[in-house]
Amino acid sequence: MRILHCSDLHLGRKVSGSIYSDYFKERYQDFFKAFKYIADFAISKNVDVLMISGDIFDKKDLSPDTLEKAEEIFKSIKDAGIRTIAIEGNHDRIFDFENVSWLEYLKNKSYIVLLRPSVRNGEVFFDPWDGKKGGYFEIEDTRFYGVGYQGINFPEYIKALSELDDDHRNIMLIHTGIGDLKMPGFVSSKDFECIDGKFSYIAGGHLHSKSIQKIGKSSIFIPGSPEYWDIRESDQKGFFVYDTQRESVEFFESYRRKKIEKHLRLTQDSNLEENFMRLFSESAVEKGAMYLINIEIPFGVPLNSDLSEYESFVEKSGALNCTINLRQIENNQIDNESPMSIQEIENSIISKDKNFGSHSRSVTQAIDMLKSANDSDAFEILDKLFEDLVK
Ligand SMILES: [Mn+2]
Repeated sequence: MRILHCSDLHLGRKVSGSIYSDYFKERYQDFFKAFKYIADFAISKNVDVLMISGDIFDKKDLSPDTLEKAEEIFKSIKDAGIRTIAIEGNHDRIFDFENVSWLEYLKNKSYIVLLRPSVRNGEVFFDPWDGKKGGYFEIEDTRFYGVGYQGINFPEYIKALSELDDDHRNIMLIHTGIGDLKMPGFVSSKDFECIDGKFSYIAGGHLHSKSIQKIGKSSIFIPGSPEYWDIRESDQKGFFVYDTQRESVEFFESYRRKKIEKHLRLTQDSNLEENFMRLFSESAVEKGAMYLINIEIPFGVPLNSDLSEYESFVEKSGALNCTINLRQIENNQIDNESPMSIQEIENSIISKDKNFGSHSRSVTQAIDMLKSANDSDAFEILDKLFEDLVK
């Protein structure tokens, strides 16, 4: 059996900004193109099964257009005789007790097998798929178990799988972050010890960059999101093909929007404009590409420029989008003529943190908002922050 494993498609993702801009319109299409490429690949290579480890959709509320486009691709996969097995991610999740997400709709149309463990009297069960629901699905000698996004309860669900027999090849789909970050949406590698060696393939989702995490005898394969959910994500993105006969796993790059990253390191007395223009003197701006420009500036040096003007210069030269990422770097000789704002100081401290560094902008914004928020808003702010952090 040959199984294609992808994750975090985030169909329907809408970038912020004007809905009439090319950036907004093109990026909306990009996520469908990336999924279409995976579907066409699966069909042309005759794979037997497609696994999606959560976050099929970007939002739990869909626009009709998003559903229509998604359905068209799922239909082509189904018509080719490929079985799709999926779980829910945090972006697909539902908060109420009605238990109806749009994945339920795809399931009812027989586009996907939607796996969900069930809970009875506080205990977790993986029931066989009965055509409508179930915790595992069986094809020949292989069983697929699904654990969608469970927040902090994830370890309880893993524990329920520790009694599995050895008569089958077991595969698991999960949507969770793995690491020692103590926050909702992350589990530690210790939580996987109880199932060590029981699964021949663990299909991970949630993290948007490709990685293969070895935990004991098992490996968790994380393909990443095929498109850039956030421009700061790394370029390691794609999908895996697992061949159960050969016991081989192969990685393939996703088809996605071109991203060009550039770096600029400023010193105390360097001229931003001159240095910035030099970035584009050798190679012109590439039409349709997205640019991420990292500017490093010594701690304490004020930047008396409007960075959005630089961003729009790159966009007017043909780029689909330009994002400037400003980072303060350590400098022992701080000249305190122009004091930094509290936010700049917070940002510069957080940007050095091992866990939160790459999210310093979101964290600083949340801190700033929390300072003036009332209790009910605070929950929303923190919820949004967690979502930014765990994606
Ligand atoms: Mn995601």
